[in-house]
Amino acid sequence: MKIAVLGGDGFCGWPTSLHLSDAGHEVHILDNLSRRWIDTELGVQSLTPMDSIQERTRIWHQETGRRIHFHLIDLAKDYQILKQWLAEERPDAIIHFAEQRAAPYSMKSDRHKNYTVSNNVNATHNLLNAMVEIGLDAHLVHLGTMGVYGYSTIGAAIPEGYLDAGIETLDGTTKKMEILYPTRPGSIYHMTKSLDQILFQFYAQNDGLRITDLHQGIVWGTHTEQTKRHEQLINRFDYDGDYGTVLNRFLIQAAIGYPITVHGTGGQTRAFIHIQDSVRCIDLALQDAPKRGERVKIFNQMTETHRVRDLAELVSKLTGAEIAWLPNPRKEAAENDLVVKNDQFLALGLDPITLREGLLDEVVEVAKKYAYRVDRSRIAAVSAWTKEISKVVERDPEHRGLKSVS
Ligand code: NAD
Ligand code: USQ
Repeated sequence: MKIAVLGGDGFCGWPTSLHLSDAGHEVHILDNLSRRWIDTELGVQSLTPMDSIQERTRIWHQETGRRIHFHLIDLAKDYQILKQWLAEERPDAIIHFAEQRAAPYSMKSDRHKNYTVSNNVNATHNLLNAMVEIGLDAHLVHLGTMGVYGYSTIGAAIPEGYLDAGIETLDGTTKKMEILYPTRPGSIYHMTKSLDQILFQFYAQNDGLRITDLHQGIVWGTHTEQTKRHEQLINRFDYDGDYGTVLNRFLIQAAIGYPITVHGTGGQTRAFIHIQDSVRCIDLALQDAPKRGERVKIFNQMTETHRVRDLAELVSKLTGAEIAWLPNPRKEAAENDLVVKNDQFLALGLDPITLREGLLDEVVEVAKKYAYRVDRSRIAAVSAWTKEISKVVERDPEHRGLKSVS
Protein backbone atom coordinates (compact mmCIF):
# COMPACT_ATOMS: atom_id res chain seq x y z
CA MET A 1 0.00 0.00 0.00
CA LYS A 2 0.97 3.62 -0.40
CA ILE A 3 0.61 5.08 3.10
CA ALA A 4 0.77 8.71 4.23
CA VAL A 5 1.94 9.02 7.83
CA LEU A 6 0.93 12.47 9.08
CA GLY A 7 3.12 13.44 12.03
CA GLY A 8 5.61 10.71 11.10
CA ASP A 9 8.54 12.53 12.73
CA GLY A 10 7.04 12.11 16.21
CA PHE A 11 7.32 9.57 19.03
CA CYS A 12 4.59 7.23 17.68
CA GLY A 13 4.80 8.25 14.02
CA TRP A 14 8.48 7.48 13.46
CA PRO A 15 8.47 3.83 14.63
CA THR A 16 5.17 3.33 12.79
CA SER A 17 6.73 4.64 9.58
CA LEU A 18 9.70 2.29 9.96
CA HIS A 19 7.45 -0.68 10.72
CA LEU A 20 5.26 -0.07 7.68
CA SER A 21 8.24 0.54 5.40
CA ASP A 22 9.82 -2.67 6.68
CA ALA A 23 6.60 -4.51 5.87
CA GLY A 24 6.97 -3.39 2.24
CA HIS A 25 4.62 -0.42 2.10
CA GLU A 26 5.48 2.83 0.32
CA VAL A 27 5.64 5.33 3.18
CA HIS A 28 5.34 9.11 2.92
CA ILE A 29 5.81 11.21 6.06
CA LEU A 30 4.00 14.55 6.13
CA ASP A 31 5.10 16.67 9.07
CA ASN A 32 5.64 20.39 9.77
CA LEU A 33 8.30 19.58 12.41
CA SER A 34 6.36 21.71 14.92
CA ARG A 35 7.29 19.32 17.70
CA ARG A 36 10.96 20.11 17.16
CA TRP A 37 10.13 23.84 17.34
CA ILE A 38 8.21 23.28 20.57
CA ASP A 39 11.35 21.65 22.04
CA THR A 40 13.15 24.88 21.20
CA GLU A 41 10.35 27.00 22.70
CA LEU A 42 10.47 24.98 25.94
CA GLY A 43 14.26 24.80 26.01
CA VAL A 44 14.25 20.98 26.14
CA GLN A 45 15.40 18.16 23.94
CA SER A 46 14.56 14.52 23.51
CA LEU A 47 16.50 12.35 25.98
CA THR A 48 17.68 10.36 22.98
CA PRO A 49 19.68 12.20 20.32
CA MET A 50 17.40 12.59 17.29
CA ASP A 51 18.84 13.33 13.89
CA SER A 52 17.00 15.46 11.35
CA ILE A 53 14.17 13.69 9.58
CA GLN A 54 16.18 13.74 6.34
CA GLU A 55 19.14 12.08 8.06
CA ARG A 56 16.88 9.49 9.72
CA THR A 57 15.33 8.51 6.38
CA ARG A 58 18.79 8.42 4.76
CA ILE A 59 20.02 5.96 7.41
CA TRP A 60 16.89 3.85 6.93
CA HIS A 61 17.64 3.66 3.21
CA GLN A 62 21.27 2.79 3.90
CA GLU A 63 20.24 0.00 6.31
CA THR A 64 17.35 -1.50 4.37
CA GLY A 65 17.45 -0.22 0.81
CA ARG A 66 13.95 1.11 1.36
CA ARG A 67 12.92 4.75 0.95
CA ILE A 68 10.71 6.77 3.28
CA HIS A 69 9.71 10.05 1.65
CA PHE A 70 9.42 13.26 3.67
CA HIS A 71 7.16 16.24 2.87
CA LEU A 72 7.23 19.42 4.95
CA ILE A 73 3.54 20.34 5.18
CA ASP A 74 1.54 22.04 7.92
CA LEU A 75 -1.83 20.27 7.88
CA ALA A 76 -3.51 23.01 9.88
CA LYS A 77 -2.33 25.87 7.66
CA ASP A 78 -1.34 24.55 4.22
CA TYR A 79 -4.76 23.36 3.06
CA GLN A 80 -4.12 23.84 -0.68
CA ILE A 81 -0.72 22.15 -0.53
CA LEU A 82 -2.18 19.23 1.41
CA LYS A 83 -5.06 18.87 -1.04
CA GLN A 84 -2.71 18.97 -4.02
CA TRP A 85 -0.38 16.43 -2.42
CA LEU A 86 -3.25 14.03 -1.73
CA ALA A 87 -4.67 14.54 -5.23
CA GLU A 88 -1.33 13.76 -6.87
CA GLU A 89 -0.21 10.89 -4.63
CA ARG A 90 -3.60 9.32 -3.85
CA PRO A 91 -2.46 7.18 -0.88
CA ASP A 92 -4.39 3.99 -0.08
CA ALA A 93 -4.25 4.72 3.64
CA ILE A 94 -3.56 7.75 5.82
CA ILE A 95 -2.42 7.52 9.43
CA HIS A 96 -3.03 10.75 11.30
CA PHE A 97 -0.74 11.46 14.28
CA ALA A 98 -0.24 15.15 13.46
CA GLU A 99 -1.59 16.99 16.47
CA GLN A 100 -0.26 18.83 19.53
CA ARG A 101 -0.48 15.96 21.99
CA ALA A 102 0.59 17.15 25.44
CA ALA A 103 -2.14 17.97 27.96
CA PRO A 104 0.17 20.15 30.14
CA TYR A 105 1.40 22.10 27.08
CA SER A 106 -2.22 22.70 26.05
CA MET A 107 -2.95 24.20 29.50
CA LYS A 108 0.13 26.45 29.84
CA SER A 109 -1.50 29.75 28.83
CA ASP A 110 -4.29 31.18 26.70
CA ARG A 111 -1.87 31.21 23.75
CA HIS A 112 -1.17 27.49 24.16
CA LYS A 113 -4.88 26.75 24.41
CA ASN A 114 -5.55 28.65 21.18
CA TYR A 115 -2.65 26.98 19.43
CA THR A 116 -3.72 23.48 20.44
CA VAL A 117 -7.33 23.97 19.40
CA SER A 118 -6.54 25.62 16.09
CA ASN A 119 -3.71 23.24 15.21
CA ASN A 120 -5.54 20.03 16.09
CA VAL A 121 -9.03 20.82 14.89
CA ASN A 122 -7.86 22.47 11.66
CA ALA A 123 -5.39 19.67 10.90
CA THR A 124 -8.14 17.06 11.20
CA HIS A 125 -10.77 19.09 9.41
CA ASN A 126 -8.47 20.13 6.55
CA LEU A 127 -7.64 16.49 5.98
CA LEU A 128 -11.27 15.32 5.92
CA ASN A 129 -12.34 18.25 3.77
CA ALA A 130 -9.56 17.63 1.24
CA MET A 131 -10.32 13.91 1.04
CA VAL A 132 -13.94 14.62 0.13
CA GLU A 133 -13.05 17.39 -2.29
CA ILE A 134 -10.71 15.21 -4.37
CA GLY A 135 -12.81 12.05 -3.99
CA LEU A 136 -10.10 10.12 -2.15
CA ASP A 137 -11.35 6.79 -0.78
CA ALA A 138 -8.32 6.16 1.46
CA HIS A 139 -8.69 4.44 4.82
CA LEU A 140 -8.05 7.11 7.46
CA VAL A 141 -6.62 5.83 10.75
CA HIS A 142 -6.52 8.48 13.46
CA LEU A 143 -4.71 8.36 16.79
CA GLY A 144 -7.20 9.47 19.36
CA THR A 145 -7.00 9.06 23.12
CA MET A 146 -8.52 7.13 26.00
CA GLY A 147 -8.86 10.57 27.60
CA VAL A 148 -11.98 11.37 25.56
CA TYR A 149 -13.86 9.09 27.96
CA GLY A 150 -12.65 10.93 31.06
CA TYR A 151 -11.43 7.87 33.06
CA SER A 152 -14.69 7.82 35.02
CA THR A 153 -15.44 5.28 37.71
CA ILE A 154 -18.95 4.02 37.16
CA GLY A 155 -18.41 0.36 37.91
CA ALA A 156 -18.59 -0.66 34.25
CA ALA A 157 -15.99 -1.29 31.57
CA ILE A 158 -15.58 1.54 29.03
CA PRO A 159 -16.81 0.16 25.70
CA GLU A 160 -15.03 0.68 22.39
CA GLY A 161 -16.44 4.02 21.36
CA TYR A 162 -20.17 3.35 21.33
CA LEU A 163 -22.80 2.98 23.98
CA ASP A 164 -26.24 1.39 23.70
CA ALA A 165 -28.67 3.88 25.15
CA GLY A 166 -32.40 4.12 25.56
CA ILE A 167 -34.56 7.23 25.48
CA GLU A 168 -38.16 7.53 26.54
CA THR A 169 -40.34 8.63 23.62
CA LEU A 170 -43.44 10.84 23.85
CA ASP A 171 -45.71 7.78 23.85
CA GLY A 172 -43.88 6.39 26.88
CA THR A 173 -41.99 3.60 25.11
CA THR A 174 -38.23 3.33 25.19
CA LYS A 175 -36.37 3.80 21.94
CA LYS A 176 -32.99 2.14 21.72
CA MET A 177 -30.14 3.99 20.08
CA GLU A 178 -26.41 3.72 19.72
CA ILE A 179 -24.48 6.84 20.68
CA LEU A 180 -20.84 7.85 20.92
CA TYR A 181 -19.76 7.18 24.51
CA PRO A 182 -20.19 10.56 26.27
CA THR A 183 -16.97 12.55 26.26
CA ARG A 184 -15.51 14.07 29.39
CA PRO A 185 -12.14 15.54 28.40
CA GLY A 186 -9.79 16.57 31.19
CA SER A 187 -7.66 19.09 29.29
CA ILE A 188 -7.80 21.35 26.23
CA TYR A 189 -5.74 18.73 24.39
CA HIS A 190 -8.16 15.94 25.27
CA MET A 191 -11.02 18.26 24.31
CA THR A 192 -9.62 18.57 20.77
CA LYS A 193 -9.66 14.78 20.47
CA SER A 194 -13.30 14.81 21.54
CA LEU A 195 -14.01 17.37 18.80
CA ASP A 196 -12.18 15.13 16.31
CA GLN A 197 -14.68 12.37 17.10
CA ILE A 198 -17.57 14.56 16.00
CA LEU A 199 -15.75 15.53 12.79
CA PHE A 200 -15.23 11.85 12.00
CA GLN A 201 -18.82 10.97 12.73
CA PHE A 202 -20.04 13.69 10.38
CA TYR A 203 -17.70 12.89 7.48
CA ALA A 204 -18.35 9.14 7.69
CA GLN A 205 -22.10 9.68 7.69
CA ASN A 206 -22.25 12.51 5.16
CA ASP A 207 -19.53 11.54 2.69
CA GLY A 208 -18.93 7.86 3.34
CA LEU A 209 -15.31 8.36 4.41
CA ARG A 210 -13.76 5.19 5.82
CA ILE A 211 -12.37 6.10 9.22
CA THR A 212 -10.84 4.22 12.15
CA ASP A 213 -10.31 6.13 15.42
CA LEU A 214 -7.86 4.54 17.85
CA HIS A 215 -8.49 5.61 21.43
CA GLN A 216 -5.00 5.06 22.69
CA GLY A 217 -3.75 4.94 26.28
CA ILE A 218 -0.40 6.30 27.50
CA VAL A 219 2.44 4.97 25.38
CA TRP A 220 5.57 3.87 27.22
CA GLY A 221 8.95 2.51 26.15
CA THR A 222 11.16 3.79 23.40
CA HIS A 223 12.58 1.07 21.14
CA THR A 224 10.81 -1.00 18.53
CA GLU A 225 12.22 -3.76 16.40
CA GLN A 226 13.11 -1.28 13.65
CA THR A 227 14.39 1.66 15.73
CA LYS A 228 16.93 -0.72 17.31
CA ARG A 229 18.54 -1.45 13.98
CA HIS A 230 20.81 1.59 13.98
CA GLU A 231 21.79 4.19 16.59
CA GLN A 232 20.56 6.97 14.32
CA LEU A 233 17.10 5.42 13.92
CA ILE A 234 16.49 5.88 17.63
CA ASN A 235 13.08 7.10 18.73
CA ARG A 236 12.24 10.38 20.46
CA PHE A 237 11.98 10.16 24.27
CA ASP A 238 10.31 13.03 26.12
CA TYR A 239 11.04 13.43 29.82
CA ASP A 240 10.17 17.10 30.52
CA GLY A 241 7.23 18.34 32.58
CA ASP A 242 5.07 19.05 29.53
CA TYR A 243 5.67 16.22 27.06
CA GLY A 244 7.10 13.44 29.22
CA THR A 245 4.41 10.88 30.02
CA VAL A 246 4.13 9.35 33.42
CA LEU A 247 5.82 5.94 33.19
CA ASN A 248 8.67 7.07 30.95
CA ARG A 249 9.18 10.03 33.28
CA PHE A 250 9.34 7.81 36.37
CA LEU A 251 11.88 5.54 34.68
CA ILE A 252 14.17 8.35 33.64
CA GLN A 253 13.84 10.04 37.02
CA ALA A 254 14.89 6.79 38.69
CA ALA A 255 17.80 6.42 36.28
CA ILE A 256 19.25 9.84 37.09
CA GLY A 257 18.54 9.91 40.82
CA TYR A 258 15.69 12.43 40.70
CA PRO A 259 12.76 11.73 43.08
CA ILE A 260 9.78 10.12 41.33
CA THR A 261 7.22 12.90 40.85
CA VAL A 262 3.80 11.63 41.90
CA HIS A 263 0.96 14.14 41.60
CA GLY A 264 -1.32 14.23 44.63
CA THR A 265 -1.97 10.78 46.06
CA GLY A 266 -1.10 9.14 42.74
CA GLY A 267 -4.60 7.72 42.79
CA GLN A 268 -5.26 8.20 39.08
CA THR A 269 -5.63 5.00 37.11
CA ARG A 270 -4.67 5.17 33.44
CA ALA A 271 -4.50 2.86 30.45
CA PHE A 272 -1.07 1.97 29.02
CA ILE A 273 0.43 0.43 25.92
CA HIS A 274 4.05 -0.25 24.93
CA ILE A 275 5.31 1.56 21.82
CA GLN A 276 5.93 -1.77 20.05
CA ASP A 277 2.29 -2.77 20.60
CA SER A 278 1.10 0.67 19.53
CA VAL A 279 2.84 0.12 16.19
CA ARG A 280 1.39 -3.40 15.88
CA CYS A 281 -2.12 -2.18 16.63
CA ILE A 282 -1.93 0.42 13.89
CA ASP A 283 -0.90 -2.30 11.45
CA LEU A 284 -3.81 -4.49 12.61
CA ALA A 285 -6.25 -1.59 12.28
CA LEU A 286 -4.98 -0.89 8.75
CA GLN A 287 -5.85 -4.44 7.75
CA ASP A 288 -9.36 -4.15 9.16
CA ALA A 289 -10.69 -1.11 7.32
CA PRO A 290 -14.36 -0.20 7.55
CA LYS A 291 -16.41 -0.30 4.36
CA ARG A 292 -17.78 2.82 2.70
CA GLY A 293 -20.91 3.94 4.49
CA GLU A 294 -20.00 2.08 7.70
CA ARG A 295 -19.90 4.00 10.98
CA VAL A 296 -16.48 5.11 12.28
CA LYS A 297 -14.65 2.08 13.65
CA ILE A 298 -13.40 2.78 17.17
CA PHE A 299 -10.82 0.67 18.99
CA ASN A 300 -9.53 1.09 22.52
CA GLN A 301 -5.79 0.85 21.92
CA MET A 302 -4.41 -0.14 25.32
CA THR A 303 -3.19 -3.32 26.93
CA GLU A 304 -3.35 -2.77 30.70
CA THR A 305 -4.35 -0.25 33.35
CA HIS A 306 -2.29 0.92 36.33
CA ARG A 307 -2.63 3.35 39.19
CA VAL A 308 0.05 6.06 39.14
CA ARG A 309 1.23 5.41 42.72
CA ASP A 310 1.55 1.66 41.98
CA LEU A 311 3.79 2.50 39.05
CA ALA A 312 5.86 4.82 41.25
CA GLU A 313 6.23 2.07 43.84
CA LEU A 314 7.12 -0.50 41.18
CA VAL A 315 9.83 1.75 39.70
CA SER A 316 11.07 2.61 43.19
CA LYS A 317 11.34 -1.10 44.05
CA LEU A 318 13.11 -1.83 40.79
CA THR A 319 15.65 0.98 41.11
CA GLY A 320 15.75 2.12 44.74
CA ALA A 321 14.58 5.64 43.75
CA GLU A 322 12.71 7.74 46.32
CA ILE A 323 9.18 9.01 45.70
CA ALA A 324 8.18 12.69 45.99
CA TRP A 325 4.48 13.33 46.67
CA LEU A 326 3.71 16.66 44.99
CA PRO A 327 0.70 18.97 44.78
CA ASN A 328 -1.20 18.05 41.63
CA PRO A 329 -0.90 20.76 38.95
CA ARG A 330 -3.90 19.22 37.18
CA LYS A 331 -7.60 19.40 37.89
CA GLU A 332 -8.43 15.69 37.98
CA ALA A 333 -10.07 13.25 40.35
CA ALA A 334 -7.75 12.39 43.22
CA GLU A 335 -8.60 8.70 42.76
CA ASN A 336 -10.24 6.85 39.90
CA ASP A 337 -10.65 3.26 38.82
CA LEU A 338 -10.58 2.35 35.17
CA VAL A 339 -11.79 -0.74 33.37
CA VAL A 340 -11.51 -0.71 29.61
CA LYS A 341 -12.63 -3.10 26.89
CA ASN A 342 -10.03 -3.91 24.24
CA ASP A 343 -11.61 -7.03 22.77
CA GLN A 344 -11.29 -5.95 19.15
CA PHE A 345 -7.48 -5.85 19.04
CA LEU A 346 -7.24 -9.08 21.02
CA ALA A 347 -9.59 -10.66 18.48
CA LEU A 348 -7.35 -9.41 15.65
CA GLY A 349 -4.43 -11.25 17.24
CA LEU A 350 -2.70 -8.69 19.50
CA ASP A 351 -0.50 -10.45 22.05
CA PRO A 352 0.11 -7.65 24.56
CA ILE A 353 3.51 -6.68 25.94
CA THR A 354 2.93 -5.98 29.63
CA LEU A 355 4.99 -4.26 32.28
CA ARG A 356 6.07 -7.67 33.50
CA GLU A 357 7.97 -8.43 30.29
CA GLY A 358 11.20 -6.92 31.59
CA LEU A 359 11.09 -3.94 29.23
CA LEU A 360 11.14 -1.50 32.16
CA ASP A 361 14.84 -2.30 32.51
CA GLU A 362 15.37 -1.53 28.85
CA VAL A 363 13.99 1.99 29.33
CA VAL A 364 16.12 2.52 32.45
CA GLU A 365 19.17 1.45 30.42
CA VAL A 366 18.34 3.95 27.66
CA ALA A 367 17.80 6.64 30.30
CA LYS A 368 21.15 5.90 31.96
CA LYS A 369 22.96 5.92 28.64
CA TYR A 370 21.68 9.39 27.73
CA ALA A 371 21.39 10.83 31.26
CA TYR A 372 24.04 13.42 30.38
CA ARG A 373 21.47 15.05 28.02
CA VAL A 374 18.90 15.68 30.77
CA ASP A 375 18.27 19.21 32.02
CA ARG A 376 17.02 18.55 35.57
CA SER A 377 15.42 21.98 35.78
CA ARG A 378 12.98 20.91 33.07
CA ILE A 379 11.67 17.83 34.89
CA ALA A 380 9.09 19.48 37.18
CA ALA A 381 5.55 19.65 35.77
CA VAL A 382 4.51 23.25 36.40
CA SER A 383 1.71 23.77 33.90
CA ALA A 384 -1.32 24.33 36.15
CA TRP A 385 -4.89 23.59 35.03
CA THR A 386 -6.44 26.67 36.69
CA LYS A 387 -5.23 29.97 38.09
CA GLU A 388 -6.13 28.78 41.60
CA ILE A 389 -4.08 25.59 41.23
CA SER A 390 -1.21 27.62 39.84
CA LYS A 391 -1.01 29.56 43.14
CA VAL A 392 -0.92 26.31 45.15
CA VAL A 393 1.75 24.74 42.96
CA GLU A 394 3.90 27.86 43.14
CA ARG A 395 3.44 28.31 46.91
CA ASP A 396 4.42 24.79 47.83
CA PRO A 397 7.97 24.85 49.14
CA GLU A 398 8.51 21.15 48.53
CA HIS A 399 7.71 21.58 44.87
CA ARG A 400 10.06 24.54 44.56
CA GLY A 401 12.69 22.53 46.35
CA LEU A 402 12.21 19.66 43.95
CA LYS A 403 12.40 21.94 40.94
CA SER A 404 15.88 22.92 41.99
CA VAL A 405 17.10 19.38 42.73
CA SER A 406 20.42 19.11 40.94
P1 NAD B 1 4.55 13.81 18.91
O1 NAD B 1 4.33 15.21 19.36
O2 NAD B 1 5.83 13.14 19.22
O3 NAD B 1 4.31 13.71 17.32
C1 NAD B 1 3.36 14.46 16.63
C2 NAD B 1 3.95 14.85 15.30
O4 NAD B 1 2.97 15.60 14.57
C3 NAD B 1 5.18 15.74 15.44
O5 NAD B 1 6.23 15.27 14.65
C4 NAD B 1 4.69 17.13 14.98
O6 NAD B 1 5.72 17.89 14.38
C5 NAD B 1 3.58 16.75 14.01
N1 NAD B 1 2.54 17.77 13.84
C6 NAD B 1 1.82 18.40 14.82
N2 NAD B 1 1.00 19.30 14.26
C7 NAD B 1 1.17 19.23 12.92
C8 NAD B 1 0.62 19.93 11.81
N3 NAD B 1 -0.27 20.90 11.97
N4 NAD B 1 1.04 19.61 10.56
C9 NAD B 1 1.98 18.64 10.37
N5 NAD B 1 2.55 17.97 11.37
C10 NAD B 1 2.15 18.26 12.65
O7 NAD B 1 3.32 12.97 19.48
P2 NAD B 1 3.17 11.39 19.65
O8 NAD B 1 3.45 11.04 21.04
O9 NAD B 1 3.88 10.71 18.54
O10 NAD B 1 1.61 11.24 19.42
C11 NAD B 1 1.09 11.03 18.10
C12 NAD B 1 -0.42 10.98 18.16
O11 NAD B 1 -0.82 9.90 19.01
C13 NAD B 1 -1.04 12.24 18.72
O12 NAD B 1 -2.14 12.63 17.94
C14 NAD B 1 -1.46 11.85 20.12
O13 NAD B 1 -2.61 12.54 20.48
C15 NAD B 1 -1.71 10.37 20.00
N6 NAD B 1 -1.44 9.68 21.27
C16 NAD B 1 -0.19 9.70 21.84
C17 NAD B 1 0.03 9.05 23.06
C18 NAD B 1 1.36 9.07 23.76
O14 NAD B 1 1.44 8.57 24.92
N7 NAD B 1 2.41 9.59 23.16
C19 NAD B 1 -1.04 8.37 23.68
C20 NAD B 1 -2.30 8.38 23.08
C21 NAD B 1 -2.48 9.03 21.87
N1 USQ C 1 1.47 12.22 36.49
C1 USQ C 1 2.16 12.16 37.70
N2 USQ C 1 3.47 12.53 37.70
C2 USQ C 1 4.12 12.93 36.57
C3 USQ C 1 3.41 12.97 35.36
C4 USQ C 1 2.07 12.61 35.35
O1 USQ C 1 1.63 11.79 38.75
O2 USQ C 1 5.32 13.25 36.67
C5 USQ C 1 0.05 11.82 36.46
C6 USQ C 1 -0.88 12.88 35.90
O3 USQ C 1 -1.32 13.78 36.91
C7 USQ C 1 -1.98 12.03 35.30
C8 USQ C 1 -1.29 10.76 34.86
O4 USQ C 1 -0.05 10.73 35.57
O5 USQ C 1 -2.92 11.70 36.27
C9 USQ C 1 -1.03 10.65 33.38
O6 USQ C 1 -0.30 11.76 32.91
P1 USQ C 1 0.50 11.68 31.52
O7 USQ C 1 1.16 13.00 31.30
O8 USQ C 1 1.33 10.46 31.48
O9 USQ C 1 -0.69 11.42 30.47
P2 USQ C 1 -1.76 12.38 29.80
O10 USQ C 1 -1.63 13.78 30.19
O11 USQ C 1 -3.10 11.73 30.02
O12 USQ C 1 -1.41 12.31 28.24
C10 USQ C 1 -0.72 11.24 27.62
C11 USQ C 1 -0.27 11.69 26.23
C12 USQ C 1 -1.50 12.02 25.39
C13 USQ C 1 -2.42 10.82 25.36
C14 USQ C 1 -2.79 10.34 26.76
C15 USQ C 1 -3.52 9.02 26.74
O13 USQ C 1 0.58 12.83 26.34
O14 USQ C 1 -1.09 12.36 24.07
O15 USQ C 1 -3.59 11.13 24.65
O16 USQ C 1 -1.58 10.11 27.50
S1 USQ C 1 -4.67 8.88 28.05
O17 USQ C 1 -4.01 9.28 29.31
O18 USQ C 1 -5.09 7.49 28.14
O19 USQ C 1 -5.75 9.78 27.77
